[in-house]
Amino acid sequence: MLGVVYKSTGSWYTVKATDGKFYECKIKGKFRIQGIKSTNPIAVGDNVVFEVEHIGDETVGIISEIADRKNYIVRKSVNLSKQTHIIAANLDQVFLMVTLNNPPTSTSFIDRFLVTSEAYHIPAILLFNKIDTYTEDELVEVKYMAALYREIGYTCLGISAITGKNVEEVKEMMKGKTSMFSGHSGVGKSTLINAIDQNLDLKTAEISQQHLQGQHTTTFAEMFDMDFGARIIDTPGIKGFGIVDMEKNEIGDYFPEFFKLKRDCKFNNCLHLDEPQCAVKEALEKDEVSWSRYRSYVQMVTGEEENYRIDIHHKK
Ligand SMILES: Nc1nc2c(ncn2[C@@H]2O[C@H](COP(=O)(O)OP(=O)(O)OP(=O)(O)O)[C@@H](O)[C@H]2O)c(=O)[nH]1
Ligand SMILES: [Mg+2]
Ligand SMILES: [Zn+2]
Repeated sequence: MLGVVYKSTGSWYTVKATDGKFYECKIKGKFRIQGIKSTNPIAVGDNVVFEVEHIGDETVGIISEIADRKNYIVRKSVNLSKQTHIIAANLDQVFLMVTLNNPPTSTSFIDRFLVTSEAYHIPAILLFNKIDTYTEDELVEVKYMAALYREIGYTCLGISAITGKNVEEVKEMMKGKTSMFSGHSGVGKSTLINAIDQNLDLKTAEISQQHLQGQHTTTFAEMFDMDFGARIIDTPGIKGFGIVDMEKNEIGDYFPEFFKLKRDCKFNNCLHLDEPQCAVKEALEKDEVSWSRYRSYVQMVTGEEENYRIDIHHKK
């Protein structure tokens, strides 16, 4: 049988077969040892082949094959720098949910996320959530950030999953597509999905007032079919976003505004660091390139991402 993985809990996979039914599946043993560096060989969104077996009165699917992926999003795994964790596969787009505070989302985190989505050629959209909670000063800051990323070419939208502000626009962008929702714990991913589909009742939880961070309420990635013809993937909050398998000299290409300038750099292998006649640094001096973006870039190229490897799905 053929199907698509809708949920993965590590050892069990919920697969929706072409007949529309859901099957609880396991992986055929040898799958795990095929030299895949990932901690999870199969992820939500994967197309798989499976056989149904009846063990007693239980029906279990055994996954024997996985189809080639159109794309996937990975992050580095906890404490195992060589290993990666595939968050989801075969995506049309990713929504990164951002909040200014409660919890805070740094531009460096946003930039790492965007670099990853550029590297995998997955369109990214920034949703600035909880705009119902911001003071006027904070709204100015959100607008500034949105303008910065819009200028680079990313779609940005201020929303409120609680009041419903601009939620219709989000739905509009999702139509006919498979979308993943990502962001720190507590930014409101599950709340937004509940607002998009009133039939869903995903678990959400308040921010810890002590740490101003989410409580890692969603623990597994899961895909849902929407009645307006869209598929949505809720994911657990991520802490950091270590960039995976990237050469120093390709990172700049995943900053679209740097990439555009690159041909004007004196050296065609310019890293935009200390090289003379670097078009990126010249643009930076003229404020045509953002300092926060450049700072994120330098962190990534000089390997300061070491700090970001601790990338934990906290257990409660
Ligand atoms: N005021 C306000 N609160 C919101 C909004 N969106 C979400 N929240 C609240 O933020 C808290 C966290 O929301 P969740 O939906 O659980 O966050 P999450 O991103 O799914 O978090 P994890 O599953 O832990 O990754 C809840 O108390 C929500 O009610 C919003 O637009 N405005
Ligand atoms: Mg959640
Ligand atoms: Zn340069």
